[in-house]
Amino acid sequence: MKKSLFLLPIMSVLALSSCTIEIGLFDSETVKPSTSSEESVESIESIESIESVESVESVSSNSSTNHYSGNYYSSIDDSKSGSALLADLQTLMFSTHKKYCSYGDVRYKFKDSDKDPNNSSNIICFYSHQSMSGTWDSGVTYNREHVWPKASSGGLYNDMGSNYNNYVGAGSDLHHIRPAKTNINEGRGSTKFGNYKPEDFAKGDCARICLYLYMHYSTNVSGTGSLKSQYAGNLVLTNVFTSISLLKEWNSLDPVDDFERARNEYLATYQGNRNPFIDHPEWVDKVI
Ligand SMILES: [Ca+2]
Repeated sequence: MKKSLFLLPIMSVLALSSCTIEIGLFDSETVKPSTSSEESVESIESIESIESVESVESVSSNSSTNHYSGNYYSSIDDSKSGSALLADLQTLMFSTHKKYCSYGDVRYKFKDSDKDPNNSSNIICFYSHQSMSGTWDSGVTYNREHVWPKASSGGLYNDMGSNYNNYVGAGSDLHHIRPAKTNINEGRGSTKFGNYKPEDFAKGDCARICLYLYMHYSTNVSGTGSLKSQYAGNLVLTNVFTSISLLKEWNSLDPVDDFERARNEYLATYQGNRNPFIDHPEWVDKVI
């Protein structure tokens, strides 16, 4: 904690002066086609580069109110609510989401999207907030976690196939894939949130990521877009959360912080689209 206090002024300067600071936090069930290159390793605790990253929390100025002041949502009438607002947001996603990296390239994007603000060589792992080397090590220490697991994604990631590193689609959208320590990722499996409870610092992120995925890709949301027929699945929120009320509760319990906000900014630049529930966490209660 003393370290955190000491670092606070430095981190504040970094946050203000750079657009390259990113933060990333989680991911749990990897759509993980088994391969010898991504494997569980028991010796994770012995890796020197791993350290507790409590200081990440101190970078954050939490707030449940909107911090976004750009014009990305200029087409959105937020006097709407429920399915009407969800549909408009989905249409916005499909019209602005211009770039999908390959699932293989996700391995190398974490160094940008989930960078440790205190050590640019490291990334922050999602469920544990541990800092570890950002150099991909074939899944030994961390791997790619789909926060909404493949098993409950209504077929959304089914086309990843065995040649999954070349896959491009909803299952390689970086907004919902986070680096997670391999043993934690595998421990969660496809357990629903509620039955699986991450640390409090990840709960809001989980809520906003799952609602993002539902809003963007669910066939149950009536937005439009040329890619919708290709990038859609029968996503149902209660297949990933034990209840809608729990998702709302977690959104309030763990407000958006600077790390999450910076990650959204980076991905908006890279992919073209934003997670509306990070920019407007108050919309969570409006749409569901
Ligand atoms: Ca959080």
